[in-house]
Amino acid sequence: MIYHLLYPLSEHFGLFNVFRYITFRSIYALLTALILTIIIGPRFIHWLQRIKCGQYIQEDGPENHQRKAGTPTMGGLLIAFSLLSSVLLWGNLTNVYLWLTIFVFAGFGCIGFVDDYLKVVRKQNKGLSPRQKFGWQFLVAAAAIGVLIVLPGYSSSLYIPFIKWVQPNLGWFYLLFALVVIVGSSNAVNLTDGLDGLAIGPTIVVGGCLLLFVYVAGHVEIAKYLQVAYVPGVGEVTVFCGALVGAGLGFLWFNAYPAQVFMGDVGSLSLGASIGFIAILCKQELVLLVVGGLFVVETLSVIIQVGYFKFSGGKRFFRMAPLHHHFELTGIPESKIIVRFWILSILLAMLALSTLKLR
Ligand code: 57M
Repeated sequence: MIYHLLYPLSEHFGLFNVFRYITFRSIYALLTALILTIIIGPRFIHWLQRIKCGQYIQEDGPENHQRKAGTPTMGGLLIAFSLLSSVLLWGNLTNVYLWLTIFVFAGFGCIGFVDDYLKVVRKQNKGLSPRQKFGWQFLVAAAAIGVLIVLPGYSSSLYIPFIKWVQPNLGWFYLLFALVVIVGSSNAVNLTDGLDGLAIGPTIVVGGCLLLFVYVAGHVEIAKYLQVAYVPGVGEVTVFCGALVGAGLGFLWFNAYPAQVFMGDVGSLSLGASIGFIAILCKQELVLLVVGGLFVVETLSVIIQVGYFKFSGGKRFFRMAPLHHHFELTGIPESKIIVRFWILSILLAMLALSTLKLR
């Protein structure tokens, strides 16, 4: 909105030329989303409490989680409001990649909202069935990929970190790969969201990393210098990443241990799908495995646990999966597990960013 209102005035007021710059608008998208979330947060949490939108705690979870019963959930609605308001305010609304990213975020957010609503409001503890949940997720992801493949910047080549001279063309297989990246990252963030701030912290780090990657991918000179994929027009998604980081920091203000609010599936599914889709837009799908390594490890821990349980006749590899519950049951305090996950996330982000130079 602001871009369309004020940038044209730069002919008369030179100062307004600043609205042309993605960097400027991304910084203010971050600040706007952060301030909006912190200002609205207390009222929103109070509203969730008033309508009794409290978290039901399953009995089979770690004992110390029982005290969390009733914590307001669906805080992802607050993230969505601040993030989307900020993007609509600071983004160039003629950019197709920005709208595609908004579509993926909102589409997965709607799936999560229905799941949360069934679980929390309608007291149907299981919410949507896995078939319904995955079905709708693949549908939304397929719709976004379906539009992406007809855009001029589309490429089915796979860029491999550290190896510049090999970019295998996956052809039609890339479509299935892209679907798995989006749905996989959505559910990986969802699984990780099991301790206060445990999902939003690494999401902020990944969002910040993708902000740099998508800016570079949209900048012809820098992309050429760093020898990464140049995707004309994708740089505008930097504004979305700024808003995501801002809304995430604002949400962390309330979700930090001890949490006043949980994000719910409405938050975890939308945020996870967005980072997966943005990694596809800037052709950094494999780097996402590095910077989002915590989400990968959490998901692998569940796969190992279930597999080991099946093939060992009922034995458990971990005390409990996902991995954060295993550490909890070994007696490490929740707040220490969370901060250590954040530290590892930042370390992985540094490694991911190094792939820009080390080629
Ligand atoms: C997403 N949801 C949290 C909150 C959050 C197949 C199996 C691995 C599935 C998995 C599962 O159910 N995952 C669902 C994780 C839940 O958080 C809610 O869900 C939203 C995210 N989708 O926003 O609304 C609980 O997590 C805690 N929490 C916090 N702080 C936060 O900021 O403390 C969440 C956010 C909340 C709260 O207690 O209630 C969750 O853990 O369910 N299942 C599991 O993760 C279960 N693991 C398990 O069953 N492991 C088995 C097998 C299947 C691998 C095993 O180890 O043998 C654990 N979760 C529960 N009970 N609820 C452990 C058992």
